[in-house]
Amino acid sequence: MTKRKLLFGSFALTLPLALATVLIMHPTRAKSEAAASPTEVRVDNFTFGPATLTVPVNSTVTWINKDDLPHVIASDDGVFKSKALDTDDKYSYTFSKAGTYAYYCSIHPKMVGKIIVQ
Ligand SMILES: [Cu+2]
Repeated sequence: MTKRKLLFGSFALTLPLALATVLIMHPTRAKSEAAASPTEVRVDNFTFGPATLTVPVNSTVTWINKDDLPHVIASDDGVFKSKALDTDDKYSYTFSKAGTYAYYCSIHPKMVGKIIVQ
């Protein structure tokens, strides 16, 4: 009888622990899934974020302007060029060939960034 009670006691302890583990693990997984598509570049405070972005071939990269003045996304080699992007405007380009694509803002040429396609 005593042995049985002991067994039940340890089971009663293990169950809430297992439940807690599941609850803790779940949000962690959801977070890493959301971060799996980092193909957006935020233009904020005269900076491209991230400044260097690595994506697989055929990825579409979207720039979004979070500044309150316009920026233009222009590739160094003239591969792509956006129109002037106002606040919250977006520009997308699909990279179908591997390579390193340096770009800048043609209004503020000191703003530079890079897309690495592999
Ligand atoms: Cu600019």
